Amino acid sequence: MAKFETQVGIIGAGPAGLMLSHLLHQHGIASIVLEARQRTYCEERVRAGVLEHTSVEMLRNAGVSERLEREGLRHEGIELGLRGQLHRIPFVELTGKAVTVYGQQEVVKDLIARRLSDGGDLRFECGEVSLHDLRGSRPWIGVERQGNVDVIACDYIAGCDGFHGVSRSSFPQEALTVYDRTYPFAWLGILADAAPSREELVYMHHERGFALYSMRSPRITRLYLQCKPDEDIAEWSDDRIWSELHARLECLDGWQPTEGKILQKGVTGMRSFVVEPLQFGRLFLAGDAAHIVPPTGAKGMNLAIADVHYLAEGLRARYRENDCTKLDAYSATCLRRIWEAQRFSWWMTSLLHLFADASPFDCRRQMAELEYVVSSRAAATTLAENYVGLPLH
Ligand code: RFL
Ligand code: PHB
Repeated sequence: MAKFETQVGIIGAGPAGLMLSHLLHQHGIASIVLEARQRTYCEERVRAGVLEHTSVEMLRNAGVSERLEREGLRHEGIELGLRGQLHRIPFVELTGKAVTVYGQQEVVKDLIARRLSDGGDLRFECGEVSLHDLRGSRPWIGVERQGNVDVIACDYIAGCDGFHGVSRSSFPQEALTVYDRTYPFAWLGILADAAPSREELVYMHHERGFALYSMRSPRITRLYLQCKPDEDIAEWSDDRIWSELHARLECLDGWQPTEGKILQKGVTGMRSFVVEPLQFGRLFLAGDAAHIVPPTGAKGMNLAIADVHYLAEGLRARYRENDCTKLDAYSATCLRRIWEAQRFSWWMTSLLHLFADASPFDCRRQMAELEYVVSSRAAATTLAENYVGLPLH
């Protein structure tokens, strides 16, 4: 058994854990990051792709935006498709702000490289992690290593270990309220070696189901199809995927997605999930450990970054000025933004997907709402200001 000491023990090296460790370092606060997976797994896992204006500003202020500003694709709007016609929502015109398409794994790569060059303590391939004495003044983390358990004594623990991590389940059950909703569909996502043939993302409403046209770089396209929640990816040959993408995305003006070799494919479930509060004793949850949004609003990674911004501010005030006000307010502060993002993600999801149990009335109401969003400046502004990211409180 080995014993280690640090100020903040961080579980998970996703965007939340890495960004927190970096921000704390900038505030002169030490941390150790414990990650179950290999470094390459963290750096290669294809997930989110859209950074809000607010997230880009946070990364810039934290001095980790150099490659993002060079390689990220600035998007000044998105397109909403209905009845085969595309309607642009011009973000910059409506809000003065844009979003940036930059893969989550690129953010993770940048943060890992920066933590390591700053001498950060990142421990990959950790064995089982357990959390102890959360209500005391010196909580500790047990980390299994080759049959032994290392002990990491901390002042605080940040649970940034995603939806399936151990942190949330370390709360006593009665200390948490869970808000949960699953949707009766999932997304089949592919990454294709094809140059994007449109400049902006296309969110397409279609009678065969929703489809999303996105991208990662000037050479790589990212596409999604609404599918069954229990869809078997083995039943989707590359040909079948492309033919379904064509059926849903082709527009009356003749536009269609360009095909290319499928580099990766997978099915992602859709759910809305929040736990309250985000704090128990000296344990704080951040990112997917505390909340999940359906990806239609592109909010997941952005919320994770906002959470750790507030957590780092709270810890800074606590260490610098011995002022716990912000730290004590962490959960309530985050939850305001989390619920704003939940509402928006739920709304985008219900606006664009095909619901198998929808009545003819529901279908006409959904179409009327889409028509309203693409024809009213006020409605489009509501979408735009949420998509680019509401200001921090
Ligand atoms: P992560 O990224 O899941 O990282 C958690 C890390 O913790 C590790 N871990 C453990 N480590 C040690 N001990 C344990 N017991 C552990 N258990 C787990 C894991 O290995 C992992 O490395 O959580 P984090 O940091 O909170 O980040 C959240 C984001 O990953 C997530 O919200 C987004 O990917 C969601 N998301 C999107 N978000 C956006 O903002 N914009 C998007 O465009 C967007 N698109 C998406 C998405 C998520 C998707 N999927 C696959 C769920 C599109 C998709 C398809
Ligand atoms: C993506 O590029 O992966 C992506 C973009 C927008 C979304 C969800 C995912 O709403």
